[in-house]
Amino acid sequence: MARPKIALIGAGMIGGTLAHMAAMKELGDIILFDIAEGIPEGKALDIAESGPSEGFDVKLKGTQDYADIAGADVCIVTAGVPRKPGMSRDDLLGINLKVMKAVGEGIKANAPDAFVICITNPLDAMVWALREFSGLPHNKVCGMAGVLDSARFRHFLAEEFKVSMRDVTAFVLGGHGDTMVPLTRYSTVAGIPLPDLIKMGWTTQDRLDAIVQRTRDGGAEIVGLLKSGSAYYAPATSAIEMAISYLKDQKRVLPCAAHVDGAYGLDGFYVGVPTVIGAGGIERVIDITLTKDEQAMFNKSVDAVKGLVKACKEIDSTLA
Ligand code: A3D
Repeated sequence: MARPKIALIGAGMIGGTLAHMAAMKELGDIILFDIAEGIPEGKALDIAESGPSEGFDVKLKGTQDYADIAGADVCIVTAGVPRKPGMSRDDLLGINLKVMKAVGEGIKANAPDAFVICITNPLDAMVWALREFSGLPHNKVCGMAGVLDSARFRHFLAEEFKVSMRDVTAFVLGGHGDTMVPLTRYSTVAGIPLPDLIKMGWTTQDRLDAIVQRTRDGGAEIVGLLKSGSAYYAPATSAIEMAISYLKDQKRVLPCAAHVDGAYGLDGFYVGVPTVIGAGGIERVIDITLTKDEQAMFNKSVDAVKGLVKACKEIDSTLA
């Protein structure tokens, strides 16, 4: 059987990390696409040359030609520009929307059967636009954000409780980062919900609130430290987790920006929700009943995304 084909659109910091991880895990043959000549070719060759020491057998190719992504099983999109200190994700909208148009058309023409994971910011609006430009079925186009937001939350919680990150689960909803809605009552240590852990004296509400805020600001914290770009190791790892669930039909329950039609009172809208990812792409959106406070936070998050989608339609009349 032929190896799966993984197309990485954008060969910058996240794209290069994705290629390295996908090769090390032997997920399939890898195409690195970027408009910057030499960058995808150089990264593909560099990673291929790590193969003999690491012992992986996959092919890597860098390209500026969309024809090379033909027949890709998975496309992970990081093309565009990242934030600089002081910028919000939303400041990237105008420039990255144009990039999504080119990428969406490239995928439509060459890899219409792929499972597409968008990472480009502002995430929830860009995944919507990418779906519109590509015309792929909604269940085959999603965005990576919730896995990263919940991983950050789990990391901070594990540090707070001094337990293994593996035993901490987190449940997040809503848009990426600033408008993320953490469901603390569904976030646990080995099944014990966070509100119970407060009662047990493991932490306090104030400390938990500070952890939630640090999670929401997780991207900005890294931008502030790096000064010349944004996070890339954890974002790449999160997208790889989603790609593996699709390629191996694992049916993992993962939060991601998915097309929600019916659940959460939404009719056809991209926002962060818990989903099941398997061979059918986004196979299910898990709809839970929210408390009044959670619903209010979720609505705020949805409104923020709606504002960005409206701005996209104003910039590009073909989206209206
Ligand atoms: P960076 O290292 O700048 O890589 C982006 C690459 O895209 C560059 O190599 C560009 O040459 C390339 N590019 C630009 N335009 C095109 C085009 N039209 N076609 C193909 N390639 C193009 O950025 P990065 O890898 O650090 O980040 C990529 C994106 O991910 C940014 O928009 C970030 O804001 C975003 N990001 C999202 C998250 C989420 O959790 C959602 C986290 C971190 C970064």
